Amino acid sequence: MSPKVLVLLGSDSDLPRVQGLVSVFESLEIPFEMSFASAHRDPQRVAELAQGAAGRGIQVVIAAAGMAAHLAGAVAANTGLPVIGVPLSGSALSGVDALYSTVQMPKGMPVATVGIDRGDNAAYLAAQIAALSDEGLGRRLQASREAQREQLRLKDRRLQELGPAGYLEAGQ
Ligand code: RP5
Repeated sequence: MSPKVLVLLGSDSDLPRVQGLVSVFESLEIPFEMSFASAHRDPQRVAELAQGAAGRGIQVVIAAAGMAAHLAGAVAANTGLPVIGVPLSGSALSGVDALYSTVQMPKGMPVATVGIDRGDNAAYLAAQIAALSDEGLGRRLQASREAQREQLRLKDRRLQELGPAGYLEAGQ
């Protein structure tokens, strides 16, 4: 199956912070491509990857970067595909710098920005977009939501049985 999602990371130092994204793609069986590509250190490569994405069958681009994070905006400037930005922590400003840099795009050039270090939610959002043209993926997404709901209901039943103090004492 050809990849539907392109994931760009501003640096190899970002890789540990997007493990949640990788897990979600694996659990939903979504093929993806991942590259290191910096808007500041190699803007030409970023432009090439973004410009070529649609022609290769990519449906969504996820761009994750920290600090003065211009990667998602640079990708959006170079493709008409939906772009999801993931601001990453790790800086002296704990990712607030990356959040502001990623989310505040000018009119007409949107970046759908998820929370700081929320690569997992970027993957879910990309999956929802890809599911618009993939019924099987839509079913897997629905099953994952049902599993979350069931887990919470199980936890609630336990809370009703044990009470708050007993629940905490028993652990997860
Ligand atoms: C950003 O600068 C990267 O996305 C990374 O979060 C941060 C630091 O990069 P390195 O200096 O570790 O390569 O562009």
